[in-house]
Amino acid sequence: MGFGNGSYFHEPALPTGSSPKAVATADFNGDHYLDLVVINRRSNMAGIFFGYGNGSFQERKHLYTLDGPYSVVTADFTNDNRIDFCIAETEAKTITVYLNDGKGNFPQTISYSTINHPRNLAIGDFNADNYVDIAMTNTFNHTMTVLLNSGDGNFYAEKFFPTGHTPYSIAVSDFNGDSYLDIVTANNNANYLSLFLGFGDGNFQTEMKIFTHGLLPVVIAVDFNNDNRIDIVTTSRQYRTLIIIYNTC
Ligand SMILES: [Ca+2]
Ligand SMILES: [Ca+2]
Ligand SMILES: [Ca+2]
Ligand SMILES: [Ca+2]
Repeated sequence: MGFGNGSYFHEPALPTGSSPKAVATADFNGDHYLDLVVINRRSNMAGIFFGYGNGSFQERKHLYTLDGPYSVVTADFTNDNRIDFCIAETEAKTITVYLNDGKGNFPQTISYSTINHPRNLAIGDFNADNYVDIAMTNTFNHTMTVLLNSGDGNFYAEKFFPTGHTPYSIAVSDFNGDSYLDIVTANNNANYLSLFLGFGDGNFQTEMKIFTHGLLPVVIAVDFNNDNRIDIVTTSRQYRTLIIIYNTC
């Protein structure tokens, strides 16, 4: 890709294995250089690439996952200052936390059996206990789940919230400025996003519908116009458009 000014992206290609589905970044081995975790849906593998800080990466490390890894998020789930990662394994109906030993090894995993087939993950401390919690979409059940972290990388019982039809993507931010984290899902077979306002204690209001131009697979939350209100970007599969919804709250 060119910028028209003579500069180009350099594109080192890193072999990942079969059907790479998602990627996330963090510094796993504590050398202050960002590393990558890539998950391979068909081969049920996660690959770790250690960064050298100059754009090149060290040979990957392979880790097995349960069946059907679909999405991955990085966070310190155990508050030991070592960045862990969590994978949603759609076919296995699990989410698995890979606990980092501080050197970028993940000798211990904790798998949590979910009631539905989890798809996409998002993180946030929804009950303000300083432990990172999980929110996820259950695509085939048209629900969103909140899982509160018990502090050791395991989770308390699932809390379900109905969404629009076929929720795919999920994002977390404080959309109404009350300092409590909220959750939004993009619904792949609906013409609205589902917004869940948080109470700050791990509970959420039922969905508020944000109507837009139909069939919405993707959502991200970011302040685009620097007014300190978090806006929403989504895409319409039906109309082939990118949609920015400015927050006037
Ligand atoms: Ca690193
Ligand atoms: Ca940790
Ligand atoms: Ca928490
Ligand atoms: Ca809020």
